[in-house]
Amino acid sequence: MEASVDRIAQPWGARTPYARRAPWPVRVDTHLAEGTTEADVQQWVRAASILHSDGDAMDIAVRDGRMVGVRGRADDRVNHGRLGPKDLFGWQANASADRLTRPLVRENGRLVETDWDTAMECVVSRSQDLLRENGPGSIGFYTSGQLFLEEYYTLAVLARAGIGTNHLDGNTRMCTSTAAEALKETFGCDGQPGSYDDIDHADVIALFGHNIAETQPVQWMRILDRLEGGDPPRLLCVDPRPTAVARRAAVHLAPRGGTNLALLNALLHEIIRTDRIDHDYIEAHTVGFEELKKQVEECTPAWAAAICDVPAARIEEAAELLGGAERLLSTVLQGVYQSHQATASAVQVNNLHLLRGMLGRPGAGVLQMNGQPTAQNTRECGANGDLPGFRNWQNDDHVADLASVWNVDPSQIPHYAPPTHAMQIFRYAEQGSLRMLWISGTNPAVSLPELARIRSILSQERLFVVAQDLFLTETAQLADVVLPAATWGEKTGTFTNADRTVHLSEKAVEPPGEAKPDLDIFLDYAARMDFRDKDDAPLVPWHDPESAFEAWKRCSAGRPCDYTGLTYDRLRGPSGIQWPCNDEAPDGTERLYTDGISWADPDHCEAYGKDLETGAAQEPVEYRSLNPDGKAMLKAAAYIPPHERPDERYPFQLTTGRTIYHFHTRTKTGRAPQLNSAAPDVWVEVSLLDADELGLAEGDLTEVSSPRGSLRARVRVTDIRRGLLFVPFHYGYWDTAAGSGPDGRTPGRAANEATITDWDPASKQPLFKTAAAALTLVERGGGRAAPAPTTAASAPARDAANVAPTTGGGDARVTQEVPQTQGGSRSAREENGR
Ligand SMILES: Nc1nc2c(c(=O)[nH]1)N[C@H]1C(S)=C(S)[C@@H](COP(=O)(O)OP(=O)(O)OC[C@H]3O[C@@H](n4cnc5c(=O)[nH]c(N)nc54)[C@H](O)[C@@H]3O)O[C@H]1N2
Ligand SMILES: Nc1nc2c(c(=O)[nH]1)N[C@H]1C(S)=C(S)[C@@H](COP(=O)(O)OP(=O)(O)OC[C@H]3O[C@@H](n4cnc5c(=O)[nH]c(N)nc54)[C@H](O)[C@@H]3O)O[C@H]1N2
Ligand SMILES: [Mo]
Repeated sequence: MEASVDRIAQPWGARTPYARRAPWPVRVDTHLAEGTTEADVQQWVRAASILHSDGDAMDIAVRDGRMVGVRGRADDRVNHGRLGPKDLFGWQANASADRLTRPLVRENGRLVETDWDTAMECVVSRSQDLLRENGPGSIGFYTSGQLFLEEYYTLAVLARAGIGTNHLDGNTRMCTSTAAEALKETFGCDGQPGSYDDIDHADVIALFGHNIAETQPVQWMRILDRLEGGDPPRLLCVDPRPTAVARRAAVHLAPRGGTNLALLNALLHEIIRTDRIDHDYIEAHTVGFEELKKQVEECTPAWAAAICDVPAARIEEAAELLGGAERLLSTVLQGVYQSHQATASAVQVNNLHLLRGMLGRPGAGVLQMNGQPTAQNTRECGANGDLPGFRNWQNDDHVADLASVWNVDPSQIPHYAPPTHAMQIFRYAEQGSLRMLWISGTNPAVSLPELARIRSILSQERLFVVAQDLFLTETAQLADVVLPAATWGEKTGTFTNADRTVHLSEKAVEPPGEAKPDLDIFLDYAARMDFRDKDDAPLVPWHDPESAFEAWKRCSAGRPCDYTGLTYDRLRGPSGIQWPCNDEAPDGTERLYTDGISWADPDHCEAYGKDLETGAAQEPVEYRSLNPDGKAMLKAAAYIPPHERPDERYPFQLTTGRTIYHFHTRTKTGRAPQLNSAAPDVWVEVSLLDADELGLAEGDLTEVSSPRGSLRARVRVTDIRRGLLFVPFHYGYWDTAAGSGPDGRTPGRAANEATITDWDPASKQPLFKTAAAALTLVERGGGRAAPAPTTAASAPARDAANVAPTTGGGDARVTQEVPQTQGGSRSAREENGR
């Protein structure tokens, strides 16, 4: 059965209901450029989506050397053919007329076009001068969660063993460093325990600060399909906004921002008090139960109710739901990771599962989610604050092992201190000890907190900035050298989603002009720098994606993220394989910890843990005495109030985040017409009560200000919790919609003008979700609506003004094909699941 649906108006498309434990039906979503039919497509090229961490498999349609559309892959384990709105329309940005096509260098204050030789020699000579005069610590690299595995691995080798700098991190620090840290704290090692297939089996699904409907829309389709099928799951949603998830939840808790830990401690209190814990599991697989029990002893629902501003009865209902679950699946994302006490809170979700023995079985799992499409690879390849292959920088054997893989002396790999985290790299640049910063695949001039500070750091004369991007972004405009990169669809490589599924994404079309794959740029740099190993052979001997992948496999061998069973050829076969994949698990591994805890052993663990309150690293001996047998660690933490709280001058809490139609700083989605027009400019979500009190209405232009700065946004009155403002962080000071270029800036619309420079002590992830702010009227809206979608969390409150629903028009229609041969009855009903 085939239906055509406006996927801007109905982001989740038609339902294909299925019962618990049944297979999720296939539905193939296809979008082709206007005027193109399937018959016109000359080639379908295998890829996976790059605009979130879901890892949806898709094929790119090519005609006459150009991308003309995309289609979800029916046989893939992740999406069973479905695609979300960003994937359906976002590919159009590749062909945008304003792609960078030649390198740029700064001359007399202006960026001018040049050739690759000149640009690279400029970077190389600066690197060599700095190495000679200031040493390796003067050079830093800030990379992404959106490049490919092969690229991160190459960058990690050249930065750590070539340059010998400890200053290499990814924007994954903003994104999933708390996921990694929480897994290290509990299981001694990174690695996602659960699987998306747990959605098919769970009777309760709990989402902590995770707006899955908008940020992983395909897994939300899966949950919606289960909600419409037999034996549906019940949902717990912990989010202060009325997200689509909240609307479908059996229990919705909308806590005061930054109080996750108090809430979670109360939930654990109730579960222990009612003895709905798995004593055998706790005994066999964990340490720390008595301390945890003591920590939450006083954390009654009434106690948490006062802190979180949620009725105690509601907290009890939530505990009832969690405590009664037979198969509990929990997910955690930015409402926890970017909020106050991030790691301490994320760890309590792990604790919930350990206490209830809900791990390693179908439907019983934790997903400490990733956000970016390739963030998992940044982490495992060591392009963020870890050594490659989840090796422990404090364990000399691990460093020696890595040194032997690279054929270098262990002393050549910096391990005198933890790898420098991104916020600290920017601090070193601010202080002047860091003199060169190479930024690849990220736009910190929009995405880091407190933008006035970031702009001033990046604009310093003494800091040499290299920006490697597709577009002349806000960041690239401040750089000294700009390198034009090829991207998804124009280069080949692999990446791994949030449930460890590895996909190969192949080159479909040529990049524009002289743009080059990031891998080629890094390889060129390594060659020009002439990095050598112990035997004077090239340190980076590989030359293309596949040989880089083979090199990475050797580095991953015997590690938790073991890729040795994978090859490019295998990845061209049945779609989507989960690591570890090796001789013992030739078809990959669906769930970790099916048979006890495997990587927490003191000799094997990736980290010895941290104090959750101060972030102080534990010594190996402490770890050994706490956890000699390598069990899971139940770590307790006490709630402390957020650092910046509302006061008379800044009476609101400010939180920031995402909408379904846009990706981050919109360099891609802002250039796709259907997505851009669905949410063309910034807005601020305000509750009905707050709006009434301030005399504000839908569409009024306001100023949102904090002690750091301010931005202007139109008001959308919603059912958000009282006292909280929400601003999407997608809008930089470039207005792509208005076509304004570097000189046509519209400053003051980026959420990060107002956010705070502060981070979680353990994971070092910045707090984008909790700051104090004021809201004042600038100008009446005069009947116009805020540019905010009506389809999801930014939907207008029922009693607020009438706002026209968000629709996409003709070119937003998408074909959805549900094969008739699948078992069960279904009709492709058109509804958006609200
Ligand atoms: N459409 C879209 N999808 C994306 C992305 C995108 O830019 N756009 N980016 C991808 C990336 S990199 C990431 S990291 C993920 C992020 O995915 P999510 O974490 O789902 O997205 P956010 O909107 O950042 O935050 C989620 C929710 O946290 C809530 N929240 C705020 N403060 C608190 C708090 O103190 N406690 C609790 N419990 N909740 C709070 C917000 O109301 C918000 O609804 O999305 C990925 N997918
Ligand atoms: N206030 C607030 N701030 C936030 C967040 C929040 O919730 N609130 N979330 C944080 C999170 S979770 C994240 S992940 C970050 C995201 O922040 P950023 O990483 O800064 O956001 P993007 O817009 O994805 O930037 C990626 C850049 O890489 C370029 N690019 C894309 N593909 C390629 C490629 O193949 N090669 C190269 N060289 N470049 C490429 C794009 O054009 C773009 O400029 O923002 C963080 N900042
Ligand atoms: Mo992210």
